[in-house]
Amino acid sequence: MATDVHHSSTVDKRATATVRDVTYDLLRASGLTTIFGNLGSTEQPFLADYPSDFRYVLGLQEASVIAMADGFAQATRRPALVNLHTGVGLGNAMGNLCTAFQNKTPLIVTAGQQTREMLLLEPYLTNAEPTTVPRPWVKWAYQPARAQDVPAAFMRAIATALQPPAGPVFLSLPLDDWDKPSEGPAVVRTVATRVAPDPARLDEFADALRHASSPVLIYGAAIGRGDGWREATALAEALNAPVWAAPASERTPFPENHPLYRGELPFAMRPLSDKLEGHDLALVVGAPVFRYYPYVPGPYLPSGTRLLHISDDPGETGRAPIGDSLLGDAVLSLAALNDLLAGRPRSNGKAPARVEPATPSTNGSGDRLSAADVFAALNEVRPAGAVLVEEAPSNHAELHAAWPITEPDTFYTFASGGLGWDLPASVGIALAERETGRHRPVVAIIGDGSFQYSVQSIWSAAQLRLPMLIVIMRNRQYTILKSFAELEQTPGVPGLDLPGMDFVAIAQGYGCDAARIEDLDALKQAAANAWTNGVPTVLEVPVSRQIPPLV
Ligand SMILES: Cc1ncc(C[n+]2csc(CCOP(=O)(O)OP(=O)(O)O)c2C)c(N)n1
Repeated sequence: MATDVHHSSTVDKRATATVRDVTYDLLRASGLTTIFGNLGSTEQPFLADYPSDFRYVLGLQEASVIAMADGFAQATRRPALVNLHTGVGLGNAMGNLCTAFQNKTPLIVTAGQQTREMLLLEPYLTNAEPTTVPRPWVKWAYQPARAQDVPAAFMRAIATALQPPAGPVFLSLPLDDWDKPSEGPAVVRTVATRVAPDPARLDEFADALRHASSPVLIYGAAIGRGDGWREATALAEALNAPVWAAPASERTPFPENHPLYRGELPFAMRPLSDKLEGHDLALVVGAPVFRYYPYVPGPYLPSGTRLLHISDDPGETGRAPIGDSLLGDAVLSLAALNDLLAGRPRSNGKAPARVEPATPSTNGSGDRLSAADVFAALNEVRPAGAVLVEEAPSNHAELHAAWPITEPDTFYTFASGGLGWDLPASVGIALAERETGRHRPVVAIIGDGSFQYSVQSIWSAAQLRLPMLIVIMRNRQYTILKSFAELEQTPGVPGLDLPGMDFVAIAQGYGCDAARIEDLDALKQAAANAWTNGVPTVLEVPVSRQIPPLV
């Protein structure tokens, strides 16, 4: 349905509304009144006389800007608006734009462009190929052909970002467009964000589930994104089937304390396939088939296991190497399967008894704490409803064993493996917690290597006075790369150690409260105190340098 915002009296009173006026009206009407940005001369005409009902969140480097917006968008379940500095700012943002694309986060990324008058001769700061630079990590990239097209281009950008699979889009905006007369008020449209599955195909899937003797469910991040724990739990219970989280899920799809939960699948072929032994049917919902990391040759699935796959992303259903697919929203599909299977007796016998995850070794080395001990201590003082964000690559398994995710929307990480996303994303998530009134405390667990990629985001968090606890796992090395080197048998790789950094000084320098913590009592005390500090608390925790096996 098209809505005309011409009813807005502010629009009516203006003799000639400019492209800028109309664009701000459109953004306002679309609920996009927070701009995450880092600006330069090419953005200043857009930002001049910044409207008082808009908020500007300054990030000091574009990687942080994009990921703060991504976290904010995910935690508010709304699109977010980003404004960067022409081609150079967009370039800095590319790593986290790649992550936002794989996270399926609707971001309207914009950047200024040199004035149209001079573009032909490529003056200083020209974005020479504005629609090439952000590819392939945007769904659409565009520089309006005329100034008057800017508002409608924004509308198309918003619609494109939101429609499934959601993702970032990019607009390049020449700096001389803003004062041009508009061609009338903005036209605000809305679009659907979910696509229902084909009912006939769904019947076939329900039939296969009905006839399976030992089905297994593999749930992915789309269920978390779509707020579908209820539907996911209902299907698992109706089938009495074990549930695995898909490998490296960026959002938690299922309560990790549920008796049917088995853990997260390993992200390599052979060990993943081994975990599914004995099942005649595997249903994957809302995840790729599969997200792998190291190459451990082996079958995709045990022989005799059939795979069914539900995703709203044709890229995912297209590239799956095995299985039969159904294109459609994960949560709508689960709800429909629940309806189709209603009344079905629990005929598959009993689900295998719950296997408690192995308790990781708690050996610290020398006088250093083990990561498992750190996480157990943090979990002990974990405030109610705490939201966990994690980018500590070699500690992922220990963290999940110590800190099960039992409430929806309380865990976030990246879908890409591109470091430098989680720290700034946690800032955006904390801002969203405040903005939505949920006010849940945000705890970020960040590796000492990972911390450095978007370190300046803690300045934004301090300026916003966000209550956050950031724990740095200080093992003085790129541990996971050492694990990788062992698996791949590549000894002698340089550049894997990280001596000589003072995280307390860095964090204090950006305006945070900070301390180095070397024992568990002090850790619990500092973590409990973090919530009354008024600014983020950064704790540097020296931990063991053990190299865990990669798979
Ligand atoms: C943007 C980016 N650069 C480099 C890498 C390669 N990389 C993967 S893991 C890793 C080390 C991470 O170290 P740290 O955060 O200290 O965690 P640890 O492995 O010690 O747990 C690196 C450099 C990456 N994934 N992304």
